Amino acid sequence: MLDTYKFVNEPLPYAYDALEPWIDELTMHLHHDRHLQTYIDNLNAILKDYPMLQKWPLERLIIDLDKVPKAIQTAIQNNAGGVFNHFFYFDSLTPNAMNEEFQQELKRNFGSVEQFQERFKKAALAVFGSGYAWLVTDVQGRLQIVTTTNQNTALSPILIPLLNIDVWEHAYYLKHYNLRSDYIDNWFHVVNWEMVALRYRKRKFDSFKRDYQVPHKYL
Ligand code: MN3
Repeated sequence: MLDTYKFVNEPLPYAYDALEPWIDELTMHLHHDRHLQTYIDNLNAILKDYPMLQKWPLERLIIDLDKVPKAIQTAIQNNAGGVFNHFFYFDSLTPNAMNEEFQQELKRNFGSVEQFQERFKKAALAVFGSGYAWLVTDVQGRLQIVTTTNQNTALSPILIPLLNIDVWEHAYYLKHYNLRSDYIDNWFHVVNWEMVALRYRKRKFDSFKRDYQVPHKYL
């Protein structure tokens, strides 16, 4: 996976219909092949005239946004964010859900898996308009739930994203119309907890250093 310009839309790590009946095939096609593709095309087009920025990994474009020329800051924020958030979202899903290991962390931080789900759902429902809910950790391993709007990310020098749910309407409108709540309930069935645990372990056991070399998949 190339994590710098020129960004490429890799195939999903599962079939388009693999998440049925929880997330429908057509939504996955449109979401991955059109919505994500548009962010990738936009980001590549913006970076075309900025050779220096072409060497920057995706995460750096987001974290060091204030070092990007002012004229393209908003466009980078929206489109690098759009690429990161979608790579992260699709990598966070799997037809083979459940992982015992991370359940312990959820229990430790939220009381129970059910209480985590309740709080996460509440946060995802509370995003007004388009955005994301995230499970994040700090470097000490404390879990938090945060939300972002539009294509802002939860990536920061002090927070490491573990999981996100896209609550833009395009993520659920075909199947659930305006019922975001039903989409969230279904989405819980296909969360890739192995990936979440991997991202968490990475934070926990590696001496954490944000050197911008870590491919987004393993953050
Ligand atoms: Mn989306």
